[in-house]
Amino acid sequence: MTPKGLREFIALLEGKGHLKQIDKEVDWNLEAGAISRRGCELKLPALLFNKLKDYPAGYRLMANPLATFPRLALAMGLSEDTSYTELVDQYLERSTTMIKPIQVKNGPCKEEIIQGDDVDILKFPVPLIHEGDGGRYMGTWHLVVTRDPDSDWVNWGMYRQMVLDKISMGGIMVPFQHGPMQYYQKYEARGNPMPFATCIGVDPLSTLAACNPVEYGVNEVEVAGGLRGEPIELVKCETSDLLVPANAEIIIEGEVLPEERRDEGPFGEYTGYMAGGRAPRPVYRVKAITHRKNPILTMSNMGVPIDDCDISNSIGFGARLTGELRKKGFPIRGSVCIIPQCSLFVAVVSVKVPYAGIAHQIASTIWADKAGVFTPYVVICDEDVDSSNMDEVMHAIATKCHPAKGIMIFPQSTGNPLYPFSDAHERTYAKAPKCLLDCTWPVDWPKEDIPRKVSFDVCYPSEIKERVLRNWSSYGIE
Ligand SMILES: Cc1cc2nc3c(=O)[nH]c(=O)nc-3n(C[C@H](O)[C@H](O)[C@H](O)COP(=O)(O)O)c2cc1C
Ligand SMILES: [Mn+2]
Repeated sequence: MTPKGLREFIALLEGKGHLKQIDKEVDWNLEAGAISRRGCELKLPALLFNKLKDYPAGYRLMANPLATFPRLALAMGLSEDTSYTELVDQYLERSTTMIKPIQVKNGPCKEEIIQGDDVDILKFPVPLIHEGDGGRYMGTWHLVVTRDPDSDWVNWGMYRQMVLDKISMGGIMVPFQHGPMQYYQKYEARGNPMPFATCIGVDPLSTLAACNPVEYGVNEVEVAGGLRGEPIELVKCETSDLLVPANAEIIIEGEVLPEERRDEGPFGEYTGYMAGGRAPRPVYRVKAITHRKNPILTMSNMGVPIDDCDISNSIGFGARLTGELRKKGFPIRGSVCIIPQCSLFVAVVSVKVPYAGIAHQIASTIWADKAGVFTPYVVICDEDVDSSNMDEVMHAIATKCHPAKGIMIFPQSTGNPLYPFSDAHERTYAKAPKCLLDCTWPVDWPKEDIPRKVSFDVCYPSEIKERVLRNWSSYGIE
């Protein structure tokens, strides 16, 4: 069983000691941001702010929903101590067993319907999250629904949305992302407005499906159904034919007009920096808002690790890339690990090396994938290294990656405009280099040239190891 909506998830987290309610009045202007940022950095429970300054009681704000692995495990209906590798395996299995949604006539998200002159996004306690943010961000833990005009492909993606005024939001639309692709290549190219629906406060696995990549043309709502193990219930928007999760707390409906741009950003980002600047970007024009009574707005507080993005994408990217490598038959051990402390920049793979050059093949497969666009570093280790064990990975990088031969740089590739290490030109054109760290022993070395590892596992005869393990408690050490 997985939570059907945000309120069920909140109850589940609270019951397990993974959520704290804050009744003291908190300011939406940086105070909620500062508390939730500290909450990420100290790995504290998720937070539910019950009273925000300038807003009536009942207009609540939830922060840091999935900012720890135990919370993600609970969202998936698993025990809170589920290991990284098991989470990735579960995600992979369920996300590839897709379940189609069902349409329902009505739902809690329609309890209040606002249209016309009454529309005001700032009806909700939208936080100013970091000092220096270009504005108050409505969309930091949400999903944006858009449809391909030529097929029945409906995309869900999590793309940040900043309040411009009471009926407009701006957002960074990176051209290789699916929603933006539909906008630039189809709607705007043909001079048409693109209908959208921003859904806030949905069940945690729907959000997870939206912020993780699947192939072009795949409906994330079916992935969400797979993750949940039951169909997602959808209800029709008031002003378009788009369908949205019936259980959502808040739905914002509208259109992105062709050729319209207004300044958006900067924003404190998942990279741990405020990068990407302020620039003219597409505008989400709001036509209607529907919401539950006593709506709960949700936010993530991206910045230095570990926050919701590091956790959610490390599992989702890890699962996707593991699936891609297994499909191609690479003999990998366990799963691909997206190191959560590295803001998604580093993918680690452990492999039994059968022939020369496999590190390059694996890295190419990763970089060809949508998730791989976010991982400029790929680290390949021999199979004695557990890719999710940072003690082992760090040691392998430091000792087995030849500084001249083991580091391979691919200078021209697709990047992310938010990369802190990119110069202004690279950021503008979303290009960046990629780097492969090959930490495997060369296959053309004679066996006797390979240094023997000094570890309990490797450098004691099995007879001694067995004796020591058998007698362990009798030594009185622990
Ligand atoms: C908290 C959070 C915020 C994100 N914000 C953005 C964003 O503003 N722009 C963007 O392109 N991707 C953003 N992403 C990543 C995308 O949601 C992710 O790449 C997803 O796969 C996009 O959907 P798509 O593959 O259908 O394009 C964010 C992810 C998270 C977890
Ligand atoms: Mn997509």
